Amino acid sequence: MDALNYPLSSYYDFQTGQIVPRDSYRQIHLSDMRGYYLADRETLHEPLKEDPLLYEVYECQVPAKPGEMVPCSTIIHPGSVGGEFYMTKGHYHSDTNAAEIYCCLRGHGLLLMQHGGQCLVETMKPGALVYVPAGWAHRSVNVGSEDLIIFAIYPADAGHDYGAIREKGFLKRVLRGPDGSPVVHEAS
Ligand code: M6P
Ligand code: ZN
Repeated sequence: MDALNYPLSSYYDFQTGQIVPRDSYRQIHLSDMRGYYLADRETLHEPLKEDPLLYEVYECQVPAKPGEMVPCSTIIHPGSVGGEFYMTKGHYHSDTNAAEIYCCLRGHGLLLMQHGGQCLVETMKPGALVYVPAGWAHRSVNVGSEDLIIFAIYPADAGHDYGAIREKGFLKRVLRGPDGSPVVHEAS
């Protein structure tokens, strides 16, 4: 029998957002985000003075085939780059029929969702459950002072398509206002 066809069980630490054992884990530093931040666009080719860890992603490994689902955890640390809050890269699914479910466990954030010239913003606070419909790009932004922890589930064969967002960004950007609170700007 296919070994991957057995039930999997892991431990999800709601405090830290870590999934144990660690099947698949990646760290995204500022150097991995060149071109994504407004400020970074001007200094794209200059060496970075520091390279902070912006977010971490834990994924349970399942077969990437139709019908399978990936449980995953994203931990976005607090902070900002040139006044723009730490955020995920954001992506469309390669399979435009693939939706995703997001649930916020800790922290305070915003979820940007974009499709066909429309960009919607949902508040992410503990208990917020958001359905990201098929065809909508999605990006999480930490606007709080502690880690933002989000649990998500998506179809294993969805695929991540970063190209359009990397080139054009989202239609909205989340910047720190004068009093430190988030202000959503229309991207220029
Ligand atoms: C969520 C899911 C993952 C995604 C992660 C980080 O956990 O949507 O599929 O990889 O956020 O987002 P990104 O890949 O856009 O950096
Ligand atoms: Zn996704």
